[in-house]
Amino acid sequence: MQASLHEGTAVPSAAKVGEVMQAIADHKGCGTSGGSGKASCGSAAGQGDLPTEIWEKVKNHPCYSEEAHHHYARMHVAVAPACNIQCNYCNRKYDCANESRPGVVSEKLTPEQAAKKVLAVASTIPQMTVLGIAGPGDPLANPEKTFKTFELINKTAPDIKLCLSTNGLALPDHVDTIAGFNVDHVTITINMVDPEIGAKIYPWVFWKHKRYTGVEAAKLLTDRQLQGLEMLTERGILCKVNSVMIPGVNDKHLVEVNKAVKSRGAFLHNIMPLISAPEHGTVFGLTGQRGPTAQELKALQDSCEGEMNMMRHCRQCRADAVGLLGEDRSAEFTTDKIMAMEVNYDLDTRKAYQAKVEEERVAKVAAKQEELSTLAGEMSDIKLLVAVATKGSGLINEHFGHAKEFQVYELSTSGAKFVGHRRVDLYCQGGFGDEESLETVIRAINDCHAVFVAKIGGCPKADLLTAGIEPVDQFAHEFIEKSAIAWFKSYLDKVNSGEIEHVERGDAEIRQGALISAA
Ligand code: CLF
Ligand code: SF4
Repeated sequence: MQASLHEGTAVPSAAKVGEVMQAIADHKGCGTSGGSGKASCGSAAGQGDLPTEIWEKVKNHPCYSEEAHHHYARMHVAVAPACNIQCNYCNRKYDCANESRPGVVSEKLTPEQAAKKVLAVASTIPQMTVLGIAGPGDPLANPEKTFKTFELINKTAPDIKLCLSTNGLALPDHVDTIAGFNVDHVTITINMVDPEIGAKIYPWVFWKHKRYTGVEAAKLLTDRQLQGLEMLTERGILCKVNSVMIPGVNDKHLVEVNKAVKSRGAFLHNIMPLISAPEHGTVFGLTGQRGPTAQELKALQDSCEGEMNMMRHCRQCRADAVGLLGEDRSAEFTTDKIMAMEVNYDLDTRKAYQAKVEEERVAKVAAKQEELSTLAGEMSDIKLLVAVATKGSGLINEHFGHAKEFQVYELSTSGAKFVGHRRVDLYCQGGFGDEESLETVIRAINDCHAVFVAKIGGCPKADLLTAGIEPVDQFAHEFIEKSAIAWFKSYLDKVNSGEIEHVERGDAEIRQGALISAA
């Protein structure tokens, strides 16, 4: 197994590694020319200022490229049930909260079942480009199952990128194996670099047959996480750091974490809101520890943005998620269904589909650039948020009542920048509007000036207007960024002419666990 493991190894030469690391260090903004901002990595469809080697790694990865997440899907296989640490935001009865939303139990798979599932999904969803192992425990606390799965997939579906998410405790022991399997993307969840703070997040860690607690446990964890991060980046593997924002515990400290991981070569930082509710049975849920509000989260992400690329499109997916980020098709691929499926994995069909997607991406960016030119010379400090109902492909193509989440863009004279998403309850239940759901939708997008939809009924329209949110349906089925810029231009014209007065909006609620799977 070791021989085959290192065949075609991804470990580049030391000189090449140095080159790539320098390029990452120099790189700011992932090619986000044209005013789209540098907050969301790879938000332009083109390569921009990214070195080709890195661009090839991120361009089709829905988590490492904000722009790609509108077009490409990922899947997780839940082959790793055990964990070697305890986080106060996790209850082992549920999925790993590092990379999944607690509250839905995954179907655990053997590596062989997982490999079959990957082929089944790849032949059904040609835009699925990435296979991640993210739990439900820690993949590196289950190294045999994790690496066996990678080995099988490398053999049967070599065009699929492999991805891994870990708490980092066991990482230094496995870096060479990870590199040997051509894994280009590793996520480490790092919530602190100060063990005193760590002791408030982790009651224990289990390492080398011994249980550690308190500050000692947190010190061990942070040392191993940072060591693992350095080892990966030295080998040219792209690393994303996930951090859970826990107000009053590590929220201010995450700025330090951001600096520490950037200096060790992390490519992307993903600060996620704590998911915490008493019914999850977690320590934080039971002690009433709250998560951040939308504005608190955005302010922290904004303050770290000057330091490095920030991910803002994370959906805190479950450990068996399938589909575009924000949608969940895992119910179509349960073990009994995939075992009965006839799998037809056709590389040419997948390539042809992906070529079509690339054409769409290029057209979308060209449309945005053209619209952006209309803002040239505009002098205004106004920055505002708008919400968008979309099913994907970067289009305004979802009915208001059918939206399970809204994507949020920040508009300014620099253009339209993706800054997050908000989960909501479905407003339209079998043709009837649900007033209670409408209230939760309004609370979730209360910081937005407008909501862009493909279609909307009269009642919700009136209620949104009363709440001060303009429903916009004149750009149905058009590109999001181009439309948002056009709307913003007309908004500025109205403000400049005195027709309307610009007012700041209030805060919004981050809804937790609202995207309940049908599974
Ligand atoms: Fe999965 Fe994670 Fe790989 Fe993506 S998810 S292992 S990097 S393929 Fe993505 Fe999901 Fe957020 Fe994770 S949206 S929870 S960041
Ligand atoms: Fe839970 Fe993941 Fe933390 Fe382990 S690392 S305790 S599975 S959240």
